[in-house]
Amino acid sequence: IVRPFNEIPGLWKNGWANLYNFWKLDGFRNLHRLMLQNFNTFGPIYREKIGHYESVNIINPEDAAILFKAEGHYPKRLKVEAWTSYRDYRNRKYGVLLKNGEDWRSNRVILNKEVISLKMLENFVPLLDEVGQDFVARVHKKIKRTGQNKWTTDLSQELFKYALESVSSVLYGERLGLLLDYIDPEAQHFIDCITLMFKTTSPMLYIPPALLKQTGSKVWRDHVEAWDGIFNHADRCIQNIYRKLRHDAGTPKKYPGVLASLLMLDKLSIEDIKASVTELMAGGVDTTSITLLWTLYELARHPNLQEELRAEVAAARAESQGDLLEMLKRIPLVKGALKETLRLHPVAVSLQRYIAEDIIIQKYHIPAGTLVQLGLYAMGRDPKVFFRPEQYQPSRWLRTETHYFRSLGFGFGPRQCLGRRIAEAEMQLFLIHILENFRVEKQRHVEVQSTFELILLPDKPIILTLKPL
Ligand code: HEM
Ligand code: 2DC
Repeated sequence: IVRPFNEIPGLWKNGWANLYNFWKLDGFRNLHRLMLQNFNTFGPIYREKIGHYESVNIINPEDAAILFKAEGHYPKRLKVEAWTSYRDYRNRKYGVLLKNGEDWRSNRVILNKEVISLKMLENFVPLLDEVGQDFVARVHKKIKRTGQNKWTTDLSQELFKYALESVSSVLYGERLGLLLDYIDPEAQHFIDCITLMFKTTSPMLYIPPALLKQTGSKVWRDHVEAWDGIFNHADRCIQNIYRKLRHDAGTPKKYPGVLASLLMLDKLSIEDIKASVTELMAGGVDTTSITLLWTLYELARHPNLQEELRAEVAAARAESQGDLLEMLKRIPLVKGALKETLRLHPVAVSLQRYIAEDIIIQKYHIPAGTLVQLGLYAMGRDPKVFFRPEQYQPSRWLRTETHYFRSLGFGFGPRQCLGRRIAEAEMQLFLIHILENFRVEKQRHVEVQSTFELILLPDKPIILTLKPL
């Protein structure tokens, strides 16, 4: 028998009372832990309303499979109103991140070929490898300067620069030079704006931005300022390439980058290209850098594992004889480590879809149009889903046990992360270079947890020591 929608357990009757409690529990920064708690209280499905944000939440991989089978031809995520409101306010086009329906699909199909197809990896990898090498050179220089044959620091700012340099080199086919001694204040401002943009988004998930805008609240003003900074800098980068392209017409000898390829392809309007390239540039900084920071943290906590990974990389290097694409096929444990990082420290606390058809989950009927969320953070830590979930064990991803709807850090299906291939290659190459050059160590015993600022971030600085091998 199927139970009706209204019988799903949870707190969904008084959204504003729930918002008040959520706020009292510091829910804006604890969303991931509160979701975990709710699954403990209500079981594998619960319904919730906080402010005007209403959803049904699930945790099991088998239920995730049902959800994604019902996502329809035009999969739609939670509408992040703060982001659409900004674009409406400034009269800017939505890119692929925010588009929906046929407009999304037609743009995404074209972007897929240039951004996420496996074929593009051969273009991306040499560019990303060069950035990785520069990062290593920069660390060696820093180590020399300390005079202690090691460098102890909070790497997050360095990783932001690495990530921005990486994604820019792929998008624009040229280097920004962010890993040189000189700090480009514009790039630094861009990085700071992305952090501020994410941070100011989370309260607006629950309180409509229109309301905050009317009352002239500080979150809305900060949010606008952050996006203004992001768009201004991206516009300058895009203009720069556009001008060069008109100047030296003709077919280039080497790969010119995603932006130039899209412009030459001439299948999307310039405004559409600008909107999506801006999103790619902004989406490519905090995501990969924080995932790498968490990975280094885990490697520092597990020195034996670190040596195992180093051995795998050394063997892959020897066997592939300078062919990087080959090398990337021979590092399953490194890839397992990245999956393991995203299991315990996902960038996205949940995946969501407005379902296109009625479904039945845990014997409850859920009508079409409902926002259904898979609690990705909660699933990654559920002992019913992962054996000894608290343990960081990259090798679990090598074993033949079922991985069915368990590796979802980049989302799923046609609406999954567009930057996935770039992110994966960028992170794999980074780890290769670090493992080949440095030992990563941790100071004292400090437990670092996650805090929610739209994406999940470490709640305190992660201090690591890099020593040359
Ligand atoms: C969407 C995760 C890096 C650009 C997403 C989604 C997730 C995600 C979970 C939603 C997918 C879904 O709803 O099924 C990650 C993680 C990253 C990462 C874990 C790195 C560790 C990047 C990078 C870029 C990027 C480097 C840009 C180069 C995007 C874009 C979308 C997206 C544009 C929206 C796609 C669409 O709506 O069609 N990402 N991301 N991401 N990501 Fe990423
Ligand atoms: C945040 O409850 C928690 O990849 C909300 O590169 C539900 C939600 C909706 C959309 C998710 C967001 C969460 C986390 C950050 C994501 C975003 C979709 C894309 C974005 C997952 C889970 C991200 C980081 C993009 C950002 C692109 C950039 C231009 C803003």
